[in-house]
Amino acid sequence: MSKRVVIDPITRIEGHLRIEVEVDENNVISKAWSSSTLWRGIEVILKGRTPMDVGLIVQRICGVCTYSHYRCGTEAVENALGIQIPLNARYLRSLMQTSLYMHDHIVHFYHLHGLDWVDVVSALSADPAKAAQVALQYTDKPIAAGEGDLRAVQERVKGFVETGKLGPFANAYWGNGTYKFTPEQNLIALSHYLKALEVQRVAAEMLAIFGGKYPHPQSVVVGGVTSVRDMLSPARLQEWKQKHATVTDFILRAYQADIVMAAEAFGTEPSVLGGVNVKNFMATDDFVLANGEYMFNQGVIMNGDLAGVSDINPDLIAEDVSHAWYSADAPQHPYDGTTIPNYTGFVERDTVYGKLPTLDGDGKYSWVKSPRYQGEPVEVGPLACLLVSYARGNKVVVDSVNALLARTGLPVAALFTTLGRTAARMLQTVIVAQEGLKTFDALLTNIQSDESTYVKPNIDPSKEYIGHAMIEAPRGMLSHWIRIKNGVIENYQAVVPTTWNAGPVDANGKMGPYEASLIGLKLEDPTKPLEVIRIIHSFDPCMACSVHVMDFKGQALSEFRVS
Ligand code: NFE
Ligand code: MG
Repeated sequence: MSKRVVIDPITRIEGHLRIEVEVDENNVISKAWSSSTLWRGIEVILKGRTPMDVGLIVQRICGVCTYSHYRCGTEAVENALGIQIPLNARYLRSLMQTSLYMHDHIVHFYHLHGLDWVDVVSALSADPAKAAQVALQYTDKPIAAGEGDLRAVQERVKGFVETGKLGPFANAYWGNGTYKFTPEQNLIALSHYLKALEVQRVAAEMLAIFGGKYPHPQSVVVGGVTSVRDMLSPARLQEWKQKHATVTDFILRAYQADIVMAAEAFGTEPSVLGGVNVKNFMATDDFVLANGEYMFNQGVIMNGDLAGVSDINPDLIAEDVSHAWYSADAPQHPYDGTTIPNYTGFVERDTVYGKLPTLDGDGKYSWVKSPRYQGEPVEVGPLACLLVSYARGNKVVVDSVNALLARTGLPVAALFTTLGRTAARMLQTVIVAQEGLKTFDALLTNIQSDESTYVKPNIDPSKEYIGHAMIEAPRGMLSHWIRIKNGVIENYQAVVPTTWNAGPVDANGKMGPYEASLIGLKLEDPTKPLEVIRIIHSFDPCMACSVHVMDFKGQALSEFRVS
């Protein structure tokens, strides 16, 4: 007799995500459905507007990776108009992206994903003196340094708990058997969670230096970057570098150390060892380095074959909506893509909590479309990025991945796991931070002899234009596709990282990465499905991005919480 488990909303992400799974009598997941229950219509809003406004409008797709859409949309317009922006503008855009990654990945690991790994209640029983010693096993210079600091963290969190106001630590599955850190390890990671709240602010300030403000920057325009008099002053450049050093220090001494600690402690936990069942990966080249090369490489890996990486062919991308709440007859290439809502509702059935409205797995059940590459589902994100660069022989990436494997004693196969996905994000953060300084130095050198940051764009209303841009957003490969006619936007589509990963099953019955990642997973307690949350959070879901004006109609019925 199978049972249905519903998790809605999955919290500590951006937007609304609902996961339903069916478990057999042994609590092993046999079926899974991923759904976003909010609708956004930004692709539709863009039609008929001037291409010059694309960046400012598309960055409202999300409040997390704002800059990604801003830049990608602007570059899609530049691609359509055939504009080559000045080198300084490329460096500045890359440095904004460096800042975004340093911010976004820290916030993800500590504040969005961390409590899937860290049992806060256990940390309260830790011995702070012992924890100070344990921290030294994972780095020579721990951020979680000294008994006094760790005791202070423990007292602070105990204060929360004793007043009954758990705040950010409420509604979790404390004591779940799939938490593996010792109390001391939990205390170390908890102290980093609190420290990360301060550090992420510094990273946000880095982006604001070149972007004008945060989270929605405003210095990127079609043709380059503006407002440069302030951002390129020696004092501002120095300020960026100092903030960069502060955040990098945390990344190396806390984030990196905590992943090594997790690799050791969670070495036998099934939800950490599984979680990668779509073994197709795609990433694009991005982050401009001094020599005109990219920090990361583009490519497609199918069936986990690292020896067979191939170039991305943009013609092979299409979005299927057979099981998404849209109308379309067949999978569509994004240049000709449509976004026509067709909401069909929920189906009443028995669940572990009694009769409830549930996803109609046989019909339509999500606002997320299903992007496919040559008809196949593909995972995008930091793991895909590193695997592609690794397969390409990118020396920095190969050395970085191999060093982590050597340090933890894990085989290459360990990359194809939830731990691998989470560790890849950390490694990517380290590489972006360290290599990003090359871009910074290149900018300093270039502005000695070249001050240009902008070329004036020109649109001929009598001509038609078509163009796209692909970039690597923090959650993976992002592409924007535009057609311009009569001087205005005729069609616009964004194919977004979380859309690739979270989309529903396609017309051929092929599951996307989220759904596939859960199949075969055994739950310790179906009423406390921490393992499902841990795996899904490892993708860093952003439903705002994936569905791209919220419509609350029909939502009230579907919202309830597993507690
Ligand atoms: Ni809303 Fe986004 C990123 C983009 S998500 S966070 O990274 O593009 O899929
Ligand atoms: Mg889209």
